[in-house]
Amino acid sequence: MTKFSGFSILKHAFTGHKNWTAQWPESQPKDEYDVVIVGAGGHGLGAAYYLAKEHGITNVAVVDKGWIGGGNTGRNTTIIRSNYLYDESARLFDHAVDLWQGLSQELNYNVMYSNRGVLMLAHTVHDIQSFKRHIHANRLNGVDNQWLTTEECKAFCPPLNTSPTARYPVLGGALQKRAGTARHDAVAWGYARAAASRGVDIIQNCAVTTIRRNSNGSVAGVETEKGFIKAKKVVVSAAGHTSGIMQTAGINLPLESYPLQAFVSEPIKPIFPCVVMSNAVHAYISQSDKGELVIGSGTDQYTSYSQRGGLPLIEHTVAAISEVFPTFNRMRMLRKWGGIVDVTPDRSAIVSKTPVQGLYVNCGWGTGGFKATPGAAHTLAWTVAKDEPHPINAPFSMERFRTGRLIDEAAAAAVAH
Ligand code: FAD
Ligand code: PYC
Repeated sequence: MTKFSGFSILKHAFTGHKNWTAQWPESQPKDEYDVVIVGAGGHGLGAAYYLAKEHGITNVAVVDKGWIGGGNTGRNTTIIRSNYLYDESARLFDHAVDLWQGLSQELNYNVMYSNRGVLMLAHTVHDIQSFKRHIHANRLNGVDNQWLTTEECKAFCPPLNTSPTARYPVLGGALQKRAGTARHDAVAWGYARAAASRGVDIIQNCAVTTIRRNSNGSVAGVETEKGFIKAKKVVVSAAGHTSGIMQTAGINLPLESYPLQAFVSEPIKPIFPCVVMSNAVHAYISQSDKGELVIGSGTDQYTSYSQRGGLPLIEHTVAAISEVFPTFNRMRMLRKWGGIVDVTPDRSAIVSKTPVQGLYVNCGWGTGGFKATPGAAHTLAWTVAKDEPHPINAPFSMERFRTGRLIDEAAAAAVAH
């Protein structure tokens, strides 16, 4: 194999998360990996961890064009819930919620999972009917979700404006008590450290440009901006950038990439006890442990790879939050950012083998993949190790766009797209 300079591999002894790249001497990747994972977000790093821990596959490299957790994992608003309508989604997201409960202990890293409850507000008769349908479906699947009256919503979330004269009156809400938040980048760091301690190489600042195939069509490895890395299996888990990478292997995926923005207020004393989402008003809000109000809404209206997004959406979102929480309308907003999310036609993820032997893909999580991180990673590792779908991720194969067996999950979005 040609040797390249400029690779920087995180070796298994690392203990902190600051200046990782700077702390570790440059070293060469191995001559060949059993598995190369493209994308060091929570999903890719988590898959590497479960490959090592549950399947004994440790000759693994995770390659990222930037830094650990620098993609959507480190940019999202961390809402974790499993109140999805369809059986397939409920199983997948509830598997993730189960794993979230013990993740800090599992990784010996505090991911600050906080099941403070997620309340989805109903403002119209349609909302009431739709949320009650979700509640019934969830209960049949063993997923907790309950209906709250307007008064119960106010008791659960005191800053909420429940005046009947409000422009969007609160007519009730669906509460998932087990749902909540976590610390976004800690999840990536936790998985990275735990995977590295089992021998996984993490290669930062190294964009993958092409997936190379053998003459028999099977996967040969990845071409990167720093050289070729040979691999028996390749997993692409690059969120908003997946379709371009997969095209280099001859696979076209039904994905569109959009900016999704969020912002935080100045920090204030604890005032907001839960997470509140409103599809009708089009915004959601929680309070971080640092005291900032964390606010977001839907994707920008245009496809783009800009990790900033446009101003009109931010303005719209602030207006929406001020409608439901007038008490916040004189607060200062501190900073905003964006990430690139990839969405499928049915708004459900793709976790799948591909027609290329040895190539796997995990994408299409759109605006809602953070909550799935442990569940997606856990089942993806199974698929890669055994070269077969896991019973939970099987319905999410790319085959469904051929067969038409879609999982048309509008609840994948916290708010309307
Ligand atoms: P990422 O964390 O994006 O990791 C992919 C990695 O691939 C990145 O680090 C990137 O640098 C790397 N990469 C890309 N191209 C290449 C290449 N060519 N070579 C090498 N590496 C490459 N979900 C929720 O469940 N709840 C929420 O509240 C929520 N809020 C959100 C708010 C915002 C503002 C955003 C942007 C997203 C939100 N999401 C939310 C969605 C969630 O963040 C994502 O679905 C999830 O984090 C995806 O994780 P990942 O590991 O697949 O992707
Ligand atoms: O999926 O719950 C969600 C979500 C909230 C904000 C963005 N996505």
